[in-house]
Amino acid sequence: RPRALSGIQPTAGSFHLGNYLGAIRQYVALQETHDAFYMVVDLHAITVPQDPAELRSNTRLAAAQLLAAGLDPDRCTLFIQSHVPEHAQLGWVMNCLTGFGEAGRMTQFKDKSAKQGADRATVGLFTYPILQVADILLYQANAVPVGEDQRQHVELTRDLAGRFNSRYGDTFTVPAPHIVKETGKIYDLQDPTAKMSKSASSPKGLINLLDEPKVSAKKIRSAVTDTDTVVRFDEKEKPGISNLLTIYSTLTGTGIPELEQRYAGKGYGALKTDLAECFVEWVTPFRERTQEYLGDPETLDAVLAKGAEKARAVAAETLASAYDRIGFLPAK
Ligand code: AQP
Repeated sequence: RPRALSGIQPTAGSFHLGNYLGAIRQYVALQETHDAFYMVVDLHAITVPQDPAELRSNTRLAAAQLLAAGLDPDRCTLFIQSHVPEHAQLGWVMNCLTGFGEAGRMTQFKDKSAKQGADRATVGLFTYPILQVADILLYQANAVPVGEDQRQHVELTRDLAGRFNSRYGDTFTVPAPHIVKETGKIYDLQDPTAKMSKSASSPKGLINLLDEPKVSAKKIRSAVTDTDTVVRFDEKEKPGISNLLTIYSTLTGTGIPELEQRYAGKGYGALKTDLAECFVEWVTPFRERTQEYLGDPETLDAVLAKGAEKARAVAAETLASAYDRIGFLPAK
């Protein structure tokens, strides 16, 4: 079986609809076809300041949400990044292989550090894509299910895998991004040209999965659209409606042409009301399952312990072969 690897940050507490449609849905699908490794990336979380107690509880909450979304510990390996020390170890190796300018070209760093200010942005935030390279290469992943915003980081991973392989001999599988065209970028409901994001300036366009469903339903009903009334998928002219159609279609499995027909002559209001209802129907059992996993910490801990053990076995083997190729003297 080909391998898949991806990670998600525990920082915001609740995952948002962009995380789910862009990434987590693909995690669930790929566990059927791939030997899949998914992790809660707590090492990445500390690139910005975190409250220790909150980080700990958000890490559990992230794992619970992944299980609630459909990850099955019998069909995939779910673990916490800091439980596998090889991530930080191979991360260092990858740091030493990356050009300073090359790292500086990562657009996510440029955006985030511009927001934080040069003095507050940490070196960890700068090198975070390089740790991500190590995350992926440790598992010899073929496919990396992510949203569109992560494409550049997977490209960096491909470059560094190739560089290491040509310098030291074939060691790493060169991975490919697995980005679903339709849902690779879900947009903010108030600003449908911007990515839905946990760090948006206003929470109005952000659908958090763990919020009260009626709060999210209201946000959906108040989504920004346009002054026209025709329900038609047209990302350029009608980004708001197109985003809602994408969300609607993915959550219900109904094709976009069918939705366009269904709402012909009915206007935007009917579409928003129905989508809000579909979302509530989908999210209610998701929230319940999340609470069930959180309410049973023993089971959750056992899943994560087993996951870490499986992940460590693979990661240790890859790290050992990389260290050997580099010329590190083996410990006796
Ligand atoms: N709007 C989105 N549409 C599609 N996919 C998205 N992802 C994030 N936002 C969207 C994907 O979710 C996965 C987990 O991402 P993360 O843990 O790195 O979270 P993030 O990218 O930090 O999430 P945000 O909300 O976008 O945070 P900020 O604003 O801090 O950057 C990834 O695969 C990501 O592509």
